[in-house]
Amino acid sequence: MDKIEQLRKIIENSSSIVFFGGAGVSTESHIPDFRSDTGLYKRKYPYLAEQMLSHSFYVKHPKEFFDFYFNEMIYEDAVPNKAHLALTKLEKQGKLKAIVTQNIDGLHQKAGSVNVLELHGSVMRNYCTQCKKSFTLDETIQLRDKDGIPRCDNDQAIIKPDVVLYEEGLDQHIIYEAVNAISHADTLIVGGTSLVVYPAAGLIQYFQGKNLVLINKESTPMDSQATLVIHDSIGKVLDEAVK
Ligand code: CNA
Repeated sequence: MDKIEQLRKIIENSSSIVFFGGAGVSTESHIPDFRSDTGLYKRKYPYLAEQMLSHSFYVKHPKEFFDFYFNEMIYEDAVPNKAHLALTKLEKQGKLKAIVTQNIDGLHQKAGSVNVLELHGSVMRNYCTQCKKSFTLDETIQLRDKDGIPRCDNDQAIIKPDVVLYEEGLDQHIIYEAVNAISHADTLIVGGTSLVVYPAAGLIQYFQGKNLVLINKESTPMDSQATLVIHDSIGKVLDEAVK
């Protein structure tokens, strides 16, 4: 039996699937990931990407932070790909109970998925750091000042995207929901993630079910623990496996 067929059988025999994903889920929507050869970490900037996406950098160098953020992290015209759409289909069939994602691009919701737990927040939500007024992504882009820093139209304070930067903590409620979903799943499908960013990657240790499936172009630290490992495009694999 080939691997897609094996995945099809696993899905058929599962009733409570959770998907755990990362940036590789959106590369087929033309949003670069971090660690692939074509990823953001390979691009030349005066600072390392990890440094530019840290809380202290955002505080000390807001102009450079937002320059990097709007140029490299925002893809307003991106549309869901086959991976997002297959997961939406699986949720509609009642088999997929939750998507736990490290992504911040909002594409699972754009595809129509409902129970999406965003561990690292979303570029779609933005808040004034002073009066807490909320802004859409479009509004945030429109409200950039001459230095490219988005400013609240009430009080001119900086508008901060609701994304978790390095050095910032994760939302405990989202963590709780993710652990709850993962620990009750009979199948966990992990895809498009290098599994090196913590604490997010550690959440898959809560899985106690039968089938751990890994779909990733490159090998990951969890390959040896998986029931099924597929090193291929996640869009192609999920599209073929979800009928
Ligand atoms: P990563 O470390 O860049 O790893 C991505 C992994 O996906 C790599 O192992 C790739 O081999 C693999 N991959 C890439 N394309 C595909 C594909 N089409 N099919 C299968 N596998 C593929 O990204 P992680 O998500 O593991 O790291 C976590 C970071 C990345 C989170 O904090 C995210 O917020 C952040 N990020 C998010 C986005 C987004 O929202 N789209 C984009 C870039 C980075």
